[in-house]
Amino acid sequence: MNDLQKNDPRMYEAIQQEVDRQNEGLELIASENFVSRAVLQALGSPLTNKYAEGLPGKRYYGGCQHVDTAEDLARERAKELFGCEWVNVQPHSGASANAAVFLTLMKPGDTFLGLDLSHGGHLTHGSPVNFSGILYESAHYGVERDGPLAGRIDMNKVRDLARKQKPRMISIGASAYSRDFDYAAFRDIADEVGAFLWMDMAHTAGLIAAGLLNDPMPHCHIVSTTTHKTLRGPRGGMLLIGKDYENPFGKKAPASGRVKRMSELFDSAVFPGTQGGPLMHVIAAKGVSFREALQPDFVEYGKQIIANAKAMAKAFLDRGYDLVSGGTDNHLVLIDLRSKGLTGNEAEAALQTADITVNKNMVPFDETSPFVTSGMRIGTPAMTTRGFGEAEFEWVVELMDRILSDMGNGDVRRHVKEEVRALCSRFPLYDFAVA
Ligand code: DSN
Repeated sequence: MNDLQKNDPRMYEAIQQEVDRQNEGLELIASENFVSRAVLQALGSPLTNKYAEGLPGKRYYGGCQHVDTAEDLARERAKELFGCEWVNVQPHSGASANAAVFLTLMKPGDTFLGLDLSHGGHLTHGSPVNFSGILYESAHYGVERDGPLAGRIDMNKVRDLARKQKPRMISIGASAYSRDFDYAAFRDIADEVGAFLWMDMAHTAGLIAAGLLNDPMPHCHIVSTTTHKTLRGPRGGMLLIGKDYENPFGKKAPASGRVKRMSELFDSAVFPGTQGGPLMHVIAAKGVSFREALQPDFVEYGKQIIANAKAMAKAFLDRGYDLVSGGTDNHLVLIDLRSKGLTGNEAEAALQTADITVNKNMVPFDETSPFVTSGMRIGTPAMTTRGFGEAEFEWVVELMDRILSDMGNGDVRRHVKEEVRALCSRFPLYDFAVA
């Protein structure tokens, strides 16, 4: 980063300090990860300079022959990774990908079902402050408060809600749900009420690619994702269809008059429907990360993410913490801090003093606001990338518990911070020292 340091020292310093923060702290935010140097190099490449509206071979600009190659590589690799017939790698983010889903399948005012945000859902699944809740009617299913399905979705209740609401679309997917989804059961419900089925697999895409969680592809009409969470690519989004199909709206291609495939409608919804020029440097970086995810060691990585999350869950349970749903099947645990007399806000701030980064999170049936919350979400993907195994995660829980059990104690926080620094130094991450 020599040129950056020379030309813009203030920006260089901000970046270097963030690199130091990533190197020296425990990154436990469930939606974050660390990309490889190869991914960073593609992101920092001159492909950022190129406009390429359209798709490979059908662009609105000249000079696209090389970015066409990059996008085709990314598309082919994504298709292989997820065993799907069609993919669009252009969405700038998960929210952009989801906007294209709504534009294709819904009309303003139509009703859809989604997982309640406070039960682990996502903003773009019908929150009243998001376009999905402003332009469309949303009805939400949630998790159970008690009983054998406590913290989990009761599919009978989803079916009852679908029968009552008669939605045009049902969404699946979550940002704070530690269990897997029954896609076949969701599809059965969608078929019964004549709804489209959409899975937003942003959090779990890497685990699905590795074959470690149920596969939404055979069951859903459309799948969206981000590329930067468990999938460990650059920040971005993507749309996928397991098996392409004729669109039920009867929309025709202008020149030939033939009925368009569903994939063509989704392509149009990305561009020109919701986006302009794709970010070709990000698309190249997506392609690099998909190639990495196709290697056999990515499956081992995914297995370790889950093993680490299970070890972490057990260590918290052993120390008397309440976990929503009592454990985990994936990469995260959601801790209900009410029994410890703490808010998520307090826990997040206290842990940050020792360079342990988590995020406060609503828990199901939370009585507090999203700025306070009663929960804490913790994920294993990032530190697993650094090489942590179960023993390291058990130690991390011990360190976190020392702080959370003695909230006012500055000596404990200082001591834990030293331990965090020592632990991180054993698992090096990035070295961008100026040459
Ligand atoms: N903001 C992401 C998360 O943290 O889960 C979801 O978009």
